[in-house]
Amino acid sequence: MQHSQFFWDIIKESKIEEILRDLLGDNVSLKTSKLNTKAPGGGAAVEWHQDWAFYPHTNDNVLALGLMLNDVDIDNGPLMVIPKSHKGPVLSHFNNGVFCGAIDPDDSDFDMSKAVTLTGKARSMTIHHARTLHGSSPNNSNRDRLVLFYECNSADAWPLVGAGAYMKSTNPVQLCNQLENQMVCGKVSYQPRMEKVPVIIPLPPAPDYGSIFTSQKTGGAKSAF
Ligand SMILES: O=C(O)CCC(=O)C(=O)O
Repeated sequence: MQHSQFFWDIIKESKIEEILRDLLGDNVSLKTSKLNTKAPGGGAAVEWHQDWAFYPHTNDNVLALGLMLNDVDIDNGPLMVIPKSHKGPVLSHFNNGVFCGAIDPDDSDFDMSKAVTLTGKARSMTIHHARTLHGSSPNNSNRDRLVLFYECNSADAWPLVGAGAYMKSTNPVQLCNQLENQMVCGKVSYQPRMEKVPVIIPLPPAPDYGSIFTSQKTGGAKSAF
């Protein structure tokens, strides 16, 4: 919403709002959205990780929704997830003392043989919990892979850190306005719900922490692909 009415309308004028309400309750906030493109002929892998490691909250009513803007199949770098991993541990996302935004594929709590690949026609959607282990291989096809991700949370899940992308303002009036504007449905909550969730602060950062791709690359993440 901060940049484009079009991407906001996709949520508001489709059944997505209803699905988010089902999963997150009546008060749902859109944290951020981003278009993850993978160019034909080698568009980069996203190494295995849990979004939670990037942005822990006071409770884990936090998810990411992926909308496929073109057909995604096994060849153009589909998202892969480990079902039920959101109920397991949050794995280390550190390498040489910096947050590299990816797990070590040799971690004993990671079993890639359990991975499920999420393919679909354009307009298909995926949803994964913030603690779900997921990643995607390079795009080795001759087609793009375009997935629009929306990261959403219950309004009472307050970020502990890593929220710079969507709570930029240090001016309290502007911050309140921004929080209001980012509500998909329901009301802003100023009373965080505190749960006993596993939290490790994702600091110090990788040399280039501008995106997940650069964090993983400059943080020296080990590749699973
Ligand atoms: O683009 C993808 O395939 C995965 C992206 C992702 O997991 C992320 O940006 O957190």
